[in-house]
Amino acid sequence: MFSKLLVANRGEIAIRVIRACRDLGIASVAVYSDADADAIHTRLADEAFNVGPAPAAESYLNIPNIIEAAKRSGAEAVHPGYGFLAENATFARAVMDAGLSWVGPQPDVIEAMGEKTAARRAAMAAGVPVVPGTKDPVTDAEQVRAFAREHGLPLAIKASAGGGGKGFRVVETEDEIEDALAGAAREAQAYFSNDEVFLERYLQRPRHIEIQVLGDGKGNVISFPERDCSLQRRHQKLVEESPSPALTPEVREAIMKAAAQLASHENYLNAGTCEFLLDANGKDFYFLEMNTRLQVEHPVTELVTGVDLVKAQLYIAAGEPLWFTQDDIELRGAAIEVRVNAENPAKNFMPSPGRIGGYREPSGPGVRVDSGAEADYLIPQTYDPMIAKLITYGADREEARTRMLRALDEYEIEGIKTTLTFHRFMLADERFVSGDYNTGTVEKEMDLSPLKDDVVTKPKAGEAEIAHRNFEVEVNGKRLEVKIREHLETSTRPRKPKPPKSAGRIAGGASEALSAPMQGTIVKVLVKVGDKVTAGDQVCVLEAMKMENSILAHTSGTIEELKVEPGKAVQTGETLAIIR
Ligand code: MV4
Repeated sequence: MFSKLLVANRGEIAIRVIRACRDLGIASVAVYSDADADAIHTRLADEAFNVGPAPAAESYLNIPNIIEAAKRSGAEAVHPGYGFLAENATFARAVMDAGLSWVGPQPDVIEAMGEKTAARRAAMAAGVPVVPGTKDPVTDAEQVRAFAREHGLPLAIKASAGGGGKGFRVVETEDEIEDALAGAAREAQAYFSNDEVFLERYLQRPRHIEIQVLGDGKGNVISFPERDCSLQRRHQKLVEESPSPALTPEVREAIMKAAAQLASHENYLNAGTCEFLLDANGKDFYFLEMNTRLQVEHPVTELVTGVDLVKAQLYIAAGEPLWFTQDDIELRGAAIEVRVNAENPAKNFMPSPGRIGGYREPSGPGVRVDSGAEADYLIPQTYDPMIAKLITYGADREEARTRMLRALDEYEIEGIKTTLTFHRFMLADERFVSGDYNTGTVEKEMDLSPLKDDVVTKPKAGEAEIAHRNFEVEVNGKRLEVKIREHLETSTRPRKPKPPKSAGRIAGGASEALSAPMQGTIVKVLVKVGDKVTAGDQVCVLEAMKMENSILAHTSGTIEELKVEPGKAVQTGETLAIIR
């Protein structure tokens, strides 16, 4: 097994991989951007290296910087997580060229599966059913009309290089053909620099079923019971579960076998997922595409099979034999995952980044939280809005569902809007209760108007923001933690009280509450209720660590409430005054 591994990712998935490393006694190396210098994954890893500025293109997608961090750290392997460089064959090759192990499939397989038409051809060659469609790209409307005459309408136009619904168009009537073809090609060109599109018969209200596979690169493959990921919105998954409420044991066996056949045919190495559409008849399934990475929703498979998939990935990458075989894979119980995104479901899932205030995760029987968030966490706008995953397990689906409702109720995230409100609604909806849903349910069948734009609880300021003196410093791009004893620290400070630049701001933020930026004692109050103040006016003086700090109004307005008087001790974040 490796002794040190670099995790080329951030957020909850970086944390997931770091945890697997710790479980296996592998030292972990995080990479972080300037925006993530204080993120959980950065602090949790044994070492961390700065790989660039906040924009992902300059840090988490910066191949030379990540390879350099791996070399400097002495890591022997690289795990890419999902997203970012996980399905980038150039990165996989760069990792291997640097003499490191790549925790993922062969670069050639990543490339082949990235091309939908090549993946379709591979599936056909492996004897796996694909949706009836064109083998070759189509370029003019007459080809589309010919396909419609043969297979009927509706039909789907898809980008050859596609994925994620980009360059995907549905044609319901003949007169839509010209526009749809041009639109799909244009979008394909824009997103993938490749305007090639092909056609498929369009399945109405299918389910999205996917099969986790693991391969050893020698043709030996293990496949897992399915995940049902039909509850999506704009091609973003919201809820995933295993097993699918729609599969009979017979269809499950057939679909698991189909996935294994394709993976064996590709001599598949490491973890991958075969996506299928399941026809509304619940019997016919068709290969859609293969994802050559660990997926967001892998935990539901872990819970219903008891297999640690990240640990399995590391074993495979290290050339160690797995501790289980296909015969050991038994479906037991049911698991549901919901994605907790910083989005407002009441406002069309509008992004809602910002600072989390109070934060409390659910726990108890059958509850797992994979999260990259915590109290006082500032969600960077630059990255994915998914901040956590809540996964529940039960002996059966109903137990997993009621545990999810309980856990959703317990989950407290202050300061931002999240998809938790949607999930409370969805998990209680008759369609979810019965399991009778499909890929169109969220967007076409549900009325989300009862989702109220609920009042956001104002964030409480961080208790420990200033109270403790743990410093993180970066030396030549490597993160170091420095503990500075307070008496040493204060003795080097200037004696003269100097008003902090933004005292009161740290806690107050955009809210009406002016709060204490640090723990201390109020020594002077310069305003009274009813006074008009302008942002920057002195409100009171707070003595902390033998220094007098001017607390300035964070906003202009009237002093509506005054909660302090001289001599009062205050905690970090405590409200001093309400200015409205
Ligand atoms: C389809 C389909 C129906 N018939 N292909 C959407 C994006 C791409 N990943 C595949 N997609 C679909 N392909 C045929 N022949 C319906 C979808 C589809 C879908 C698939 C999975 C999950 C959610 C979806 C939402 C809308 C459409």
